[in-house]
Amino acid sequence: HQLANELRQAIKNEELSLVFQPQLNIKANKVIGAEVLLRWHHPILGNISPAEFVPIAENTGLIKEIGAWVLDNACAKIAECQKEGIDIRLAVNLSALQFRQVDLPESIASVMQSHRIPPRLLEVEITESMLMRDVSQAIDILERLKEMQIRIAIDDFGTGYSSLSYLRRFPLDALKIDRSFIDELVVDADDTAITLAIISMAKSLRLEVIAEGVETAQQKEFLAQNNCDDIQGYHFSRPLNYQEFTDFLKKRV
Ligand code: G
Ligand code: G
Ligand code: MN
Ligand code: NA
Repeated sequence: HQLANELRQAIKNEELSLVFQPQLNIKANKVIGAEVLLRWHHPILGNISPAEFVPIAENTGLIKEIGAWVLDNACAKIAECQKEGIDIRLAVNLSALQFRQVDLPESIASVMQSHRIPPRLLEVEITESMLMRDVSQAIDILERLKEMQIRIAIDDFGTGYSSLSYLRRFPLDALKIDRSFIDELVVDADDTAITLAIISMAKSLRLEVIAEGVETAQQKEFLAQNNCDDIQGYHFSRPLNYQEFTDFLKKRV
């Protein structure tokens, strides 16, 4: 694969970068963290979405190197923010292959130590299918991450098929409602019902719940009135480069 070969060079050529999408706690009206999103600027093709290249990176094993790069750079940014007096939590997406590495907790620990950042400022996002593939291995990895006090969120929640009885066996902190349900929230009765069910499920499991892809004031208002804790999406902020992100945070305090 041509793109796979170019992806192999992308780290060395400094074509990868990170952007940061702020997350808002609705009640407190405070930024509670940000999701780290990977970007690839190809010299000829321009920007290529991670939705396109992450699967290639998974299939070729390149995701190990790229995932390590993301973690290292995200932790470096947490440390840089702390130096500027900004205490901000960053959430990193883990790929399926990364999550299956049995030494994942140790490698995260060593990255955190080398940047001297407190574990409470790091969150990992994993999907339901990553949990359900091998439940006992997933529990083992998550428990080790939890012992290290890393925060754990389930991404794209509602699109997989995890059951309530399984979910309570995992040491989770938050559910992220997939943006496909938020898109037509209030307008579509089914999406509205699913969103309310996820919020109620999160509450009964004592998990924090965040809605993704919130684009309108109406969606935010509905979520606020129905006890959703946090929102992420273009309505609050698009993903920002590091300079824009720190400017955004400084303007809010
Ligand atoms: O930011 P964007 O909408 O382009 O992201 C598209 C997809 O790529 C999303 O599913 C997102 O979770 C995933 N993604 C973004 N950044 C990363 C990353 O650093 N690692 C992994 N594994 N996936 C990512
Ligand atoms: O799968 P995951 O949830 O990690 O993907 C996050 C993706 O959603 C990112 O690529 C980000 O660019 C995108 N995104 C973030 N906010 C919005 C939004 O309000 N609307 C839409 N359509 N996409 C969004
Ligand atoms: Mn995500
Ligand atoms: Na998502």
